[in-house]
Amino acid sequence: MLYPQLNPYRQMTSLDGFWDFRFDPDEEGKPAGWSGGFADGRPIAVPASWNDQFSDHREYLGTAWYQTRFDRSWGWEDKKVFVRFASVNYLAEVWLNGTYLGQHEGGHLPFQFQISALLKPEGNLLVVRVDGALAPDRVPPGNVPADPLHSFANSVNYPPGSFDFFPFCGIQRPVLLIAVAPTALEDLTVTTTIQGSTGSVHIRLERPAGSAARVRLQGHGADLSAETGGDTLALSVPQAAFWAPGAPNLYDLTVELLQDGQVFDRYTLPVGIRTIQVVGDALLLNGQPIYLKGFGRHEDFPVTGRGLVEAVIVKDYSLMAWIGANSFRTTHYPYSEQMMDLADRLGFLVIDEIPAVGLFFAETGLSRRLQVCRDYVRELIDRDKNRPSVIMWSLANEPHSRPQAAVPFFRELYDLAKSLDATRPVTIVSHIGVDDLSFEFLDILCLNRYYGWYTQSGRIEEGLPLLAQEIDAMHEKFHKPLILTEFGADTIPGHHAQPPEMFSEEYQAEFIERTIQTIRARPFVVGEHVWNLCDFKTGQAVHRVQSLNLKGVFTRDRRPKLAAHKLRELWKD
Ligand code: GCB
Repeated sequence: MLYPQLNPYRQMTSLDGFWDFRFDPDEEGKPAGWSGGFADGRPIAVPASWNDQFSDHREYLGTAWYQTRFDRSWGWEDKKVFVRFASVNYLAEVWLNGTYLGQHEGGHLPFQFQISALLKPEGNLLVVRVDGALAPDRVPPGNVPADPLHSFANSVNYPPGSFDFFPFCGIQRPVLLIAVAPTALEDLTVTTTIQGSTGSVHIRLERPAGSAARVRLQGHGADLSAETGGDTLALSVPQAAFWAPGAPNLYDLTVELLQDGQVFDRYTLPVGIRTIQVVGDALLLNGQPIYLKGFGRHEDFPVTGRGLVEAVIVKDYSLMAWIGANSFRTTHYPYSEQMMDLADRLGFLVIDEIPAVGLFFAETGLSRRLQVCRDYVRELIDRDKNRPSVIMWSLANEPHSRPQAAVPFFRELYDLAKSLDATRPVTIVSHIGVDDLSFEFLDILCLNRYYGWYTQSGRIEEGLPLLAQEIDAMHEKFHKPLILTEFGADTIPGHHAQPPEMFSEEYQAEFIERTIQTIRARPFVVGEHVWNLCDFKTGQAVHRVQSLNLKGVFTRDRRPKLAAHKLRELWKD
């Protein structure tokens, strides 16, 4: 699916703004025919989560209905028109003018429906039913049956997600109408290779038969073009400006489709020429070892919840640049396309994660969870495959993968990811470590650890040798490079203590610095991602004061704690 763009051949209109909205706790909507329009809606902002927009229903995760009206744009009669949702959490069902268009499961990934045949010139009514319920056979799961093998948070978190962030719901990213030519370009896949100073750009086009394609690559002194009646072609760029953090060189790749010599479609994609490989104990970007410094993060902000706020994205990149980070992981779901665009443009490396957190492997619901994850892998790779910033796919965060059933589960997802994209390493992020048998086939080891916090509480010096011992054992067993993908300490901004104690700014700063010293002494460690960039909203729980996870090195409103200054000293050069 190509991201929409505006040019003389492609149009788009935003449907963002105030929609009508109704909670539907008693499931009245379907029998009462709300899919054809409903009365008594209250205004709601789209995009944004519903939870924090009102003075009621914060924890409501049931069904709710959205509707908006729009007129068809001028000149769209002969176009193929789509309505595109960038993210609706969790399950969306969509109707246009009373006709059912389809459904999509899972927040954080885009979906669209073709609506050309249903469009009226005026007064179109778009209705969306959103089901936000937490269930054991959904991903991420919630309301999970108690079991020592997957007991996290289930009994202590309200709402009862099997994960540590607030389960915000609703239409959380933009809604667009898109109009293209009936035989427009449908998809474009670009991969790059490097030989010496020459870059090669390999292009695959998907389009209905019958048109010729003209391709042009421009930038950094290059202006190359080629034509084909087929589906694949390659361009060779001598003296290429490779893409890397600190040098995020992008070329413009423009594809034009022609019929009888006349252009009828155009699409421009930014392309970064770079390679990524795991070789021995190293992670190589453009053939050179790269070390990841950065964060886990959340799409999270007061009032808007998980809704897209472009200013917060700009702010977070500016804070990450200030502190000297070069990377982040999309914990624990794919981030917005706007966030990813800036990663390409500003030169950040991204571990791109499907929304699979808290997975468990009890028989009940397992095949359904696997099916949902298969869809996520396909949709994520389809969305982000052309991004130079994406250096790795993560198939899950902290799956409860002690049961044997986890191994075939991840083997299948790994093989699927590799079949869709052979160019990037694939991993999972584990809290099981040396006993996580999926690391036998995964390309790189990713570990989350909180020695000195959840265990050895208050005793950083007792925790660190255990961390060292554990990562040494993982390396000895699997012989692969390792990224410490989470480590951190909750910290109340303004709380100070000497000697440092838990929750003080000094404790967090010392915890982070000494963890970094410990892992850097090991050459097989290729990255450190602090948990978290910013404090973020969680469910209500006894260990979450103000319903916040306070492990941010910045507060939720983006003010630095002592640890941010410490990290800047450690990372800036
Ligand atoms: C973890 C999870 C993350 C939590 C974090 C914590 O291991 O991956 O989602 O927020 O620990 O702070 O407990």
